[in-house]
Amino acid sequence: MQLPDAARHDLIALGWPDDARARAALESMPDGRIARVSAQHRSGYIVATGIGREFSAQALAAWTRRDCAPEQRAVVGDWVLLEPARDQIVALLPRRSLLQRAAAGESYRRQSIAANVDTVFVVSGLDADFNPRRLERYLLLVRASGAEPVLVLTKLDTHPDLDVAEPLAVIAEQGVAIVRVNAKDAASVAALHPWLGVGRSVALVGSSGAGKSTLTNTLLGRQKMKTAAVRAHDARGRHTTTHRALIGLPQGGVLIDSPGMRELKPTGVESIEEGGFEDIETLAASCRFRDCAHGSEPGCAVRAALDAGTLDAARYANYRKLGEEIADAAQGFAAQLLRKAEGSARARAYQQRHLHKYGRK
Ligand SMILES: Nc1nc2c(ncn2[C@@H]2O[C@H](COP(=O)(O)OP(=O)(O)OP(=O)(O)O)[C@@H](O)[C@H]2O)c(=O)[nH]1
Ligand SMILES: [Mg+2]
Ligand SMILES: [Zn+2]
Repeated sequence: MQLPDAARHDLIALGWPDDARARAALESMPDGRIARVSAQHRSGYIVATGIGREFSAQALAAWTRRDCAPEQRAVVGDWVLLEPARDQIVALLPRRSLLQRAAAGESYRRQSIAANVDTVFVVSGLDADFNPRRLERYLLLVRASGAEPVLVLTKLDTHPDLDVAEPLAVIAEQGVAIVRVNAKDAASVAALHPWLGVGRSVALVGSSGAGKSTLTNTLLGRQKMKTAAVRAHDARGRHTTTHRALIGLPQGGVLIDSPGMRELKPTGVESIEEGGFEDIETLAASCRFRDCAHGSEPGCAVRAALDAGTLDAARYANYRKLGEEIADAAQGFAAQLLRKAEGSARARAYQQRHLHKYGRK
């Protein structure tokens, strides 16, 4: 399919990349309309074909089946193909990135957060919200998504003196850009414009009360998203944003605001080796034994760094913990797939026996 010029311009305002890859994806599609998922509701999707042109669309029938894997369903940020004359989704365009986490509980289900974002702003207040261990978790999940993480630290105006130099130096060393802002001030958040140009999509993640919606409103230039003050004693938010929303910005790009996240568990697709702990990986590579477990082996560079205080013990413990969580999630997920496959094999065998015994009715 070819896009008419007008439709192309409308899609570009929604973050359509319009490069060779995007055009190749289009060419493989039958005729229809391209839209971007801007919100998801229990009963279906809200999609947009241009800024301000949003409407409900029916989900693909396969997505409503219980055994449909969550990552196969559309999520906010996805590009979808609609029937030419009906608001019915018929296909999902190939994704460039998918940010996901494990759903709460022990089910090993994956939950999609946003698709096709170039950058994820990991938003944290410079108040009691600031937590290096939680940031490591976020950075791990974002790196696995295929998007670039940027750390955005808010509340610079009210908390200019929080001592975060050391954890930030470690994060900066991993190649992550760090921007400190007063999220209420347009001049201050202009430091984020380089990631928000035409054709770029950015998702906001962070705990409730971090300032995601405040940032959104300031970048947008109007109070579109509701915001609410955090609790005074522990700086926690009140889960003010309850649905994901895709918002076109005057800077040309689009922003996806999200509800604050309490829990952030790996899904098993992450890789601890590429998870933002290159400092530890580099140390481990210079241990005397290749399979060093960094226990009491002689010539252990990790131990030596811990003893010398050049590697933060809490960071190292988190690295180990996240590595275990990834392995555990991957294993749990694989076991679940196997159970499902066995379940359907049993069902088929039963059907066969039934057919054999009673014949086809
Ligand atoms: N002074 C100041 N206040 C801020 C800043 N960023 C956020 N706030 C305030 O922090 C509170 C929470 O901000 P929100 O934007 O609602 O936080 P959120 O991340 O969207 O929270 P949820 O929607 O609950 O996930 C509001 O009272 C904001 O005004 C900042 O940089 N400076
Ligand atoms: Mg919010
Ligand atoms: Zn070692």
